[in-house]
Amino acid sequence: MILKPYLKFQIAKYRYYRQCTVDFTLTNQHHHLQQFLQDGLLILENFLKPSQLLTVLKEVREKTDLYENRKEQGKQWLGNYRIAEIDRLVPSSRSFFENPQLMDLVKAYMSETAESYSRALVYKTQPGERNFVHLFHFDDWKHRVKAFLYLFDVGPNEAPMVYLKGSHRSGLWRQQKEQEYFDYFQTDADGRYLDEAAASCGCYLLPEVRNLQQRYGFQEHQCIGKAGTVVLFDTRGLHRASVLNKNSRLVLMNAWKIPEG
Ligand SMILES: O=C(O)CCC(=O)C(=O)O
Ligand SMILES: [Fe+2]
Repeated sequence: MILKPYLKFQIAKYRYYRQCTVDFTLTNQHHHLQQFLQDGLLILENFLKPSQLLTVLKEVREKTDLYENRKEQGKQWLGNYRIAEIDRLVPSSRSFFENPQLMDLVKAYMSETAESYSRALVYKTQPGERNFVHLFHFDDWKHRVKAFLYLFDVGPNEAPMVYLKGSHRSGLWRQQKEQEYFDYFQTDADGRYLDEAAASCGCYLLPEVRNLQQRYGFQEHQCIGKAGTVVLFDTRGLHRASVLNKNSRLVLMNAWKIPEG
């Protein structure tokens, strides 16, 4: 009885991961790739020049309803206000979304076929709000990479993500939670969960996290950074949101996956 779902998952995983390869020839940023492979996290400061950043912010102000507090364009999602396909609405954001160095680095890390599948503006404005992403979690058993570009400074009070360096690598310790994810994380066409269990798939409670840190030495990194910083992370690594204490957090988010045939 128990063997069947286990085998089904192992086969799916084997098939899926056959497409993933690290290829140093696809990037000239070998040092960054090495660091990203080691930690699952890479922080790139001053990714955009101040003038590029100002252009993006100005266009965000002009083309979105963020500053008028109407918020009709976006969707509320887990404590965030989110506008999908922001690169269409705010073309200057392509200086981030279509940056060739970043694309090459992600392809070298995942696969030459990696493609960007979500380009959003994510705005956190609710101080004190918490939900499932405030627990340490991985996003998926599949290989996904996300990048946040900070449009405002993110200090300890502005909800910096916390990442456990090194926790992105495969290991027996994560097998059970990956299996649960495979079994229960299902959504309908509109992204609604089909099973109540889906929301907390991939989540770890703090005692479990402490234990993993002790056993494997995963170091916590609080992703603070100035406006213009990029935080690139492998979403298989354990990470959590932190509470917004004051101000707001405005980021552009790019996410990559490997197309499945
Ligand atoms: O907003 C954050 O700080 C992290 C949210 C998260 O878990 C994610 O984007 O995968
Ligand atoms: Fe996440």
